[in-house]
Parts: sequence; structure tokens; C-alpha cells
Amino acid sequence: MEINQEEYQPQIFEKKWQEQWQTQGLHQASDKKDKPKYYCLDMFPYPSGEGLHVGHLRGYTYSDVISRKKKMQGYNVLHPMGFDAFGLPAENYALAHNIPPQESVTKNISHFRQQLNSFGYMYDWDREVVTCNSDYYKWTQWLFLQLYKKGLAYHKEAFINWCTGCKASLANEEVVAGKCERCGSEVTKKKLTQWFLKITDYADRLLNDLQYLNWPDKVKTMQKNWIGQSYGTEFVMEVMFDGKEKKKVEELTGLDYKLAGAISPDDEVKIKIYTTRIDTIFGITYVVLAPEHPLVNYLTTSEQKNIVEEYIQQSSRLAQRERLSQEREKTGVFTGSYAINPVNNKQVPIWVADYVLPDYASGAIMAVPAHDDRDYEFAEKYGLEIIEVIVPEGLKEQKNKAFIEDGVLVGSGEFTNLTSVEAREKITAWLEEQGLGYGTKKYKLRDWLISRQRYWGAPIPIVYCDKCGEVPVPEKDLPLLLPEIKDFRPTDTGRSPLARTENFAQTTCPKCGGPAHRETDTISQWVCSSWYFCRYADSKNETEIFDKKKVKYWLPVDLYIGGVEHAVLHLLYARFFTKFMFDVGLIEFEEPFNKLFNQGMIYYQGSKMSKSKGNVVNPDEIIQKYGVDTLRIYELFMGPAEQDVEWSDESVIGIYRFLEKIWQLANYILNNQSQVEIEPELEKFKHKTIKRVGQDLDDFKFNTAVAALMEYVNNLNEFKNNNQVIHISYLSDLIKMIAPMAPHTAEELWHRLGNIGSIFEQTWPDYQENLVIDKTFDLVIQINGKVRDTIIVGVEIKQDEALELVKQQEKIIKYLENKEIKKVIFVPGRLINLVI
Ligand code: ANZ
Ligand code: ZN
Repeated sequence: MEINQEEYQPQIFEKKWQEQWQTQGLHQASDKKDKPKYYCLDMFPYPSGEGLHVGHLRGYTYSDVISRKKKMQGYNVLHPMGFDAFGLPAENYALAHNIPPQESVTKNISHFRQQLNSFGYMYDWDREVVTCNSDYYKWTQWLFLQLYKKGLAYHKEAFINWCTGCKASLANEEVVAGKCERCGSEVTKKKLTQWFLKITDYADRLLNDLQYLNWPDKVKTMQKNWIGQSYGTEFVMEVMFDGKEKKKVEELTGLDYKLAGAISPDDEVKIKIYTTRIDTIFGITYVVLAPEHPLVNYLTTSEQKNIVEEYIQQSSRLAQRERLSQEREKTGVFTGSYAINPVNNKQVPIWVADYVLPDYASGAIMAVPAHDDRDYEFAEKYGLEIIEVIVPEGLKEQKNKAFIEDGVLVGSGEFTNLTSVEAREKITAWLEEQGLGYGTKKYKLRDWLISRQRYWGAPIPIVYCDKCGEVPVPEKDLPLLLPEIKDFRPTDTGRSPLARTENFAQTTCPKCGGPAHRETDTISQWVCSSWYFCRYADSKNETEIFDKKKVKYWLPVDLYIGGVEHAVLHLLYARFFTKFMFDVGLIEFEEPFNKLFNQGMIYYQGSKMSKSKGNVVNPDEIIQKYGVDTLRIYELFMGPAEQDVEWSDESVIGIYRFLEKIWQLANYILNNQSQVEIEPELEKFKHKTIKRVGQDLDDFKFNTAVAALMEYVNNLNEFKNNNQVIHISYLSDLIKMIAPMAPHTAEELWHRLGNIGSIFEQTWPDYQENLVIDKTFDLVIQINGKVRDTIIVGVEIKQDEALELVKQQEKIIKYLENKEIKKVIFVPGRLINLVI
């Protein structure tokens, strides 16, 4: 190697190091447990045909920098990568290009792998996980069977979200503002028999355990709201048909009596109501059923039949989005029947209106227009009664809208004068005594719909037999392979393309051997990605899902980096699966990701960088021109890591100049070595830089870490410009500090210094505390205004740090024993006074 190579030409050595790192196995995580472990995970991508643009690289670069630094700090680092290769995105790409998904996925993955390697990421490819490979989806199917065994996977007919674009059902989490999260098409309701996972059984734990997570508050709040816990009261109201007769449930064939509110089929028909404001029960002036409510038919009188049916028709045509819209004017129709308020026997009309949702709580509400905005608007429109039963504490005022806060009860019988809080408790207790209701918790979270009427997914391992009914595929027969078929286009019918594949769909029953047919829907790819982070610990295991001991060593994930768009999708599902795997004894932790970081997005020419907008910057071009390390450092430097930033072509050049400067500085130092003493001021500056860079990287302040290195390089350059000799240690520490960010340049320079092993086998530089303190002063310590001691501290010391130090001083300890510090007065640069 030429020592005098003056020009910075990274393209010459980048490939060489990438290959060498791979062949030497530098990135392999060892399962030997002799070091503390650090598991740093990227959200794995789906291998799109477009490849990666510079916008994708931000999060990957952050996790790579942290992984490399942790490795230098002596950790056993697991930094794996894989591909989320099943599902709609991959299949839609294959459809658009008219090639089998098997083919397009294989091609796209190898392109992705090659791209990711060209960015110099330290992935341990030996552990790669590809969700559409049968050695992986075998275990996805196995997990499905474990859920099935526990009654947590079930089959039922329901009104589900149907994406008109994808021609497939969607989970609630995939519907964003009434549109498909994937393709943006309108989502309608369709009645289909589908597979669900009982995530609702975990609602409590999913909510409660959020408190233990070191996650951005924003994501925690989104999950909290999505789970949507509320405390309220459930109670039943009797009904009068035509305002006179009562009916037994028995007489109403086909009625889901539990949903209706009746306890058994011989009970009278009742309506089950859920409310968070039972304190307003004396203010009920009507009751509303969702149009899909099973009682609507039975409660509608012959006079009202036509208009009710027409209304139901009309609201079923509405898209989800319109129905939920706050702005939309509320509509509804009267059924002709009445319900009876249990607290005062008042008869109130039963209406049907689509502002009541079929799938929340019982799908029926008590309407209290005086105290609920939606009910108020509705009552005004249809001339329904408005009865005020809550007044603000203290004053009474006239108003022409609902008073929705808590207050004091009026006109509420024996409960009058109670506060809302007291009344909720007392009224619920009264209902309980009467056997009419109880206090309860409800969640907005719904069971997770996981079957897809699409080809490209793991087949659901269930067989239907005329004799035995629903039969799970025996575990020994897994994987249930996805057959290769020619025509994998989806249909509008809700039937999967696999249903057209006779030799797949027709089978024999695993139980009785008689003729049977298979479930032909496939499993949503969100299921595949709900457990992949465990498989990295033992990705090649053929006999079990993973070795429990290996998973115990590596997991939970220490740091998870990815986009915020997964807040209530992947991140919720993965937590659910983790809790399930814990419950069945597969793992010993209940939360998969200790720390989560969401990187900001990259904008270009005013909008979010994306292929569809045509504003992508191709990383390959940047690499060709400036080298990978310039690209990496620019990604780090462009702005605060969690914020959205605008890509700037000019700034890329600036970073190139920075690396060039380091290169020339290294040449200068190497070529001008002679006996030289350590320079005290420079030494201090170096130690400060080490401290700053280390802390900034730990705090995700990548941009200021780069800035600190720039200052350090400028400082060294002044020595160079004055033709002074610079001690080699200033260079080698610089190389170590820049190594996680610019690994290729660092490795090349490290070897030019005459070293043999990789720089990533070196330890991250340490700093000396006494050298990072700028200047010191004598801090006077007073107790209640009397001087008790003085200590020497750094000028930059903060009150908290000073207080901690003071508490440790021998002379002070005795004054503070059993005393409470009431007040701290801190005068920077002078004194601290403790009032006790
Ligand atoms: C009477 C009432 C009076 C209500 C009042 C509110 C204020 P959260 O907190 O979100 O759980 N509700 C119940 N089921 C519903 C459904 N299927 N579709 C639409 N709305 C429904 O909301 C619970 C409240 O939402 C319930 O309390 C009910 O209206 C309504 F002054 O009951 B309330
Ligand atoms: Zn769609």
C-alpha cells in the first residue's frame, strides 16, 4: 500500500474492506456468552422492486453506527437483517410486472442485499430471515396452530374491512382514515367468514406494560389510544314492541341473544347498553341501535319497515371514512318501538342511526342529548326531547349546546345532588342490585383479522371435513407449502386464488381420512413479522421454532430502529405475539423491544422522498462520485435524527471535503513523524471530543457528534498549517472515533498506520475526567447561610451535579443526616447554599 497516496479516492478501497469484513466473519454475532450482548435491530424491509433510495438509509445508518460503536465498546453485538417478503406489497409488484412472486422476490432480495452491503453495514448475513421461505413460514404456521390450540385463533363470519383495490380483507389497523394503508383505495364493509386472532384478550397487558418501555411518547400514546380503554357501565333496557307487547327471545329465531342483552333464549328481548356516563341515565330521551344491530329487524314495526330498510341500505353503501367523519350530518330513523329506562320506567323511542358503530361495545347507546354532543345534534335535528340532569358545580347557566363535563345531578330521583363521580358508582351499584347491569371496562381494540384472500402468503393450516368439521393440520405435516400456480390474480368474490387450485384445495381429513377441503386464505404478512426478531437468534433451526437458550441470551432487542408508521400495526402485533410466546413458555420476557427509536423522514424538492413522486436520490450515484462514507456521514449530519429533514446535494460535497481533509491530515501526520511531546491544550481538546462524540452517539445526536469531529479536525489542521509535528495518537483516536460512521476510510487509514487487525477489534477511546474539565473554581458550600466547606469543581458544573458532590463531602454529611433539604441556592462560579 502506498503511504503517499495524496488523494482521497474511497472507491479504491471500499469494496476491498467490505469483502474482507465478510470473509473474516467480522460481523458475525457469536452465541458464546462471554461478553455482554447488544441486540440492535432494524425493521426489516419488504424487498420492493425499486430498491433503496437515500431516504431509506437514515435509520439503517443510525443502527449501524450504534452497532459498530457497541462492538468497539466490547459488546457481543447482534445486528441482523432479513426480508419481509410475503404479502400484498410483494404480490402487487409481481402482478404489475406479470411475473411469479417467487421470481420477483428472489430477484429483489438479491438486489437489496447487494445494496445494503454496498453501504458497508455490518449485518450478520448468516442469520438472515426471509419470511416467504418455507423454513421460516413453517414456524409462522406452527405459531398459528399454537394460538389455535389455546382458542386464540378462531373463524367467524363478520362484517369486515374490504379493500376494493387489494381485493382482500384488512385488519382494522390497516385501515387509515377509511382507506387502505397499503394502496389508498376505499375500504368498504363485506360480510365474510374470516380468521381472527384474539388480541383483545391481551388488551389489558398491552396497555399496562407500555409504562415499562423506553419508547417515544408519541408511539406509546398512539398504542394507548388505539387500545382505547374506558371504564363504564353495561346494563339492559326492556323493550315494548309497537309500544305495547314484550317478546321472548325464543320467538325470534336466529337472534344472537347474548348480543341482544338477554341471558338465555327464554328471556324477554332486551337491549344491552354501554355507557361511560351512567350518571346521566335520568336524561335518556331515546335509544339508538347501529344499523347492523341484530335486533333492528325485530324491533321495527310494520309501519316503519320500509323506511328503516331503506336507511340500512343507504348507510351500508357509505364508506367507513364517511361514516366516522365528525363533520357529517347525523342521520337516523325511528323503529316504531320503545325502550324502558330502568331507573324511572320512562318509555323512550328506539332509533337506528349510523353514528352508532356495530362493533364497539354492544352497538347500542342510551342517548342523552343534554350531555353528549352527537346526541344533542341528533335530537335537535329530529325534534327529540332534551332533558338536563347534570349542572356545573356552583353556577347554573342557560346554554344552547350539550354540557358534557361532570357536574352535579339534578332531576335524578334519589341520586339528585350527587356529583357525577359519586353517581356513577351509586347508580352502577343500584343496577347491579337489580340484576340489570354492572361496571365494566371496554376496549376500542378489536380482534385481529389475519386471513387474506390472496395468493402470496403462508397458507392457513386448517382443513374442513364434512364429518369432523374444522381440523388443524398436524404439526408434523408442516410446512404446508404454498403451491406454485400460474394464475395468482385476486378476485372480487372474497375467494382466494388458491381456491381455484384443485389439488391444493381438495385434500383428505387428517382425522378421519375422508374427503375434505383446505382453508384457502393465506396469513397476513403482519403475522410473519410479529416474531421474526426471535428467529434471528437461531435462524437455521430445523427442529424447533428456536432454541430457547439462544433466545434467552439475545433477547429482548436492546434497540429497535424504524419508522413511526408502524406504531399501531407491527409494533402492537409484535408485542401481542411476544406476550403469547411468553404465556406458552417459549420465551422468558414479555416485551420484545426495550428501546425504540423512530427516525425522521427525508424530504427532497419539497415532498417526502419516494419513487412514486419521482424525487428520489439514488445512493449508487453518490457512492460512485463521493464514496459510501460520505453518504453515511451525510445521513448522520443532515439534521436531528428524529426530525424530518430536506436532502441537500451541496451539503453532500461538504461532507466529502471533510473526509478529504481527514485524509490529507493523516498523510501529513504520517509523513512528518519525529519525536514530539503531547501538546497539553490539544490533549484536553481531544479528551473533550472523545467525551462529546461518545455521549452524542449514545443520545442519538449523530449530527452533533459529526460536528464535534469537524471541530477536532480543524484544530489539528491548525497545527498542520503551522508545519508543526502532530503526535500520532491524535490521529489514531480520530480514526477510532470516526470508524463507526466512516468505517471504510477509518479501516484504510488504520492499516496505513501499520496496524494489522481490523479497527473494529480496537476499543473505543476513553477520556480522562480531569482533562475534560475546562477550568475550575472553589465552590463555597453553605448550610443555612453558614460556610461549612469549599471544594474544587469545573466551571461548567450544574446545580444537580454540584448538589450530588456536596452530599458526598465528609464535612457536610453530618449536617445533612436526617435532615430534609428544603431549598438549594446555587450561584454558578461561587457558592451553593442548602436550606435545611
Ligand atoms: C350515554 C352518554 C351520555 C355517553 C353522555 C356519553 C356522554 P368511550 O369513552 O369511547 O368508550 N357509545 C357506546 N357504544 C357506542 C357505539 N357502539 N357507537 C358509538 N358510540 C357508542 O365512549 C363510550 C360512550 O360512547 C358511551 O357513553 C356511549 O355514549 C357511546 F352524556 O352513553 B355514552
Ligand atoms: Zn388495498
